[in-house]
Amino acid sequence: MPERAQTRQADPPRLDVSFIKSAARLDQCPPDEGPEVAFAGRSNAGKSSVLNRLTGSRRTAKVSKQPGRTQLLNFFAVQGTSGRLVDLPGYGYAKAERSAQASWQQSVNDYLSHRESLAGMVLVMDIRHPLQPFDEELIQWAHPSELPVLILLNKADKLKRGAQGKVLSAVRRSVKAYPLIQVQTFSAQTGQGVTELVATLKSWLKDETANEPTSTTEKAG
Ligand SMILES: Nc1nc2c(ncn2[C@@H]2O[C@H](COP(=O)(O)OP(=O)(O)OP(=O)(O)O)[C@@H](O)[C@H]2O)c(=O)[nH]1
Ligand SMILES: [Mg+2]
Repeated sequence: MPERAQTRQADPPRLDVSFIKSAARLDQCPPDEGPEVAFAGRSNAGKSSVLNRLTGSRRTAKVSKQPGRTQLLNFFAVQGTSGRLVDLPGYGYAKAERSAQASWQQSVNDYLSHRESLAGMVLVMDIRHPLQPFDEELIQWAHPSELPVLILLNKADKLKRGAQGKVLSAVRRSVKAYPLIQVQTFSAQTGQGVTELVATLKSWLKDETANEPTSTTEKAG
C-alpha cells in the first residue's frame, strides 16, 4: 500500500542578521540609508524575543523577565539586503525611573521623527493587552507619514486558537480605516506566524531606493 503523502515540514524561515551597534542618540545611529524596519511596542511585549525568533538565535537581542531591558536602539544588518532591523527600547514601563522614561522619549522620538530610512514598523503587542494608549499614539503618528505598520499580536501561545481569532478580528476592525496597517498573530515562543512575518519584512526591506530620487541628507533644524 502506498504511503500517505506526507506534508514535509519546510525549514522555518529565518533572517540572517548581524548586530551592528547600539545607539543612545540619533547621531549615534548607523548612516541613514537603505531600508530600515523598527520594532516598537510596550516594554515586555516581546520585541527582543520576536527578533530572536526571526534569527533562530536566543542571543541576537537581549530578553529579560524584567521589563525595560532594552534601553538603547539596537541595530542589526539583514544579510542579503541593504536593510536593517532596529530593536527599540520599550515604552510604558510604569516602574521605570522618570529620567529613563524621558530618555526613551527623547531617543525614540528623535529616531521616529528624523529617520529617513524607516521603511516599516513592527508594532509588537501582548495579544492579551492589545492597543494600549501608547500603541494608539504610534498608529496615529505613523498614519500621516504613510509608514506601513505590522501589528504583531505576540504571545499568542497564551490564548487558545478561538480566543486568538477573536482578538485578531477585533484589532483588524479597529484599524480598518488605516490601509497601511496589517495585523497578525505571533508567538516568539512557538514560532507561530513567523512565515508571514518574514514575508512582510522581506517586502519592506527590498531596496527600492533605485526607483526614488536620491534623498538628500539635509534635515530641518
Ligand atoms: N509565552 C510567551 N512569552 C514571551 C513571548 N515573547 C516574549 N515572551 C516573554 O516576555 C518577556 C519579555 O520579553 P522581551 O523580548 O524581553 O520583551 P521586550 O518587548 O523586548 O521588552 P523591553 O526590552 O523591556 O522593551 C520575557 O520573559 C519573554 O520570555 C511569547 O511569544 N510567548
Ligand atoms: Mg527588548
